[in-house]
Amino acid sequence: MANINVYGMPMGTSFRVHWALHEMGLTYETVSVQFAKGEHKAPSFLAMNPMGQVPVIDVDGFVLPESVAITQYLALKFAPAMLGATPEAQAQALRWALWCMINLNPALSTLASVRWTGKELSPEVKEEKMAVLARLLPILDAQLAGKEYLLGEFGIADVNVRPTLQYAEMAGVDCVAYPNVAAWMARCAARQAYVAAKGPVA
Ligand SMILES: N[C@@H](CCC(=O)N[C@@H](CS)C(=O)NCC(=O)O)C(=O)O
Repeated sequence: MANINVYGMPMGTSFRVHWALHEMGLTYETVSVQFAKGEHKAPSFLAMNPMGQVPVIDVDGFVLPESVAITQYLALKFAPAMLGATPEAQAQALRWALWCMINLNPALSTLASVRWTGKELSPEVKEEKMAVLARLLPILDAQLAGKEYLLGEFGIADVNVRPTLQYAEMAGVDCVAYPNVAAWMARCAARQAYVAAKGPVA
């Protein structure tokens, strides 16, 4: 059995990794990295991730940062079926992960950022990010039409994209106007592995 350590609690970007591990039925240890104490900028942590960010994973001494690279690696190593059955399905899964991280994640994480920075956004920035969402959420909604999950069957694309929508929940961005997105968010959140990854609610 692999010895797996995840640096970063099951929230924000790190949640992607925790959820993936639970979906794969893998046991692991969580290592808390305290930002308030600057632990993410300590030389020992920067040696693992020069960006000074969580998540980072250590699997039997193989150290890897970047949440999507981590979920991809975990699937390749432990759960290849989650990547998709064909090269085309695998490429689509990668496409949605990239679409999410490049387009959706920056807009939603900025809108939610007051929760961890304590700094309110200016009305201009809020308006700009909401305009981005008004363009992106219909794209996600259309992709989910008639499907339970992003590519039909549950897979790595869902694990990579759904955690970003947690920022919508945090920022109070209502997805009710996007019924396929709202239903998919609820469907993913009801999965046993998703609930287990979140851990007990304080
Ligand atoms: N692209 C990175 C982003 C990681 C990231 O933004 N992590 C945040 C926590 S959610 C962090 O460590 N922030 C501390 C910092 O940037 O100083 C990934 O997907 O893993």
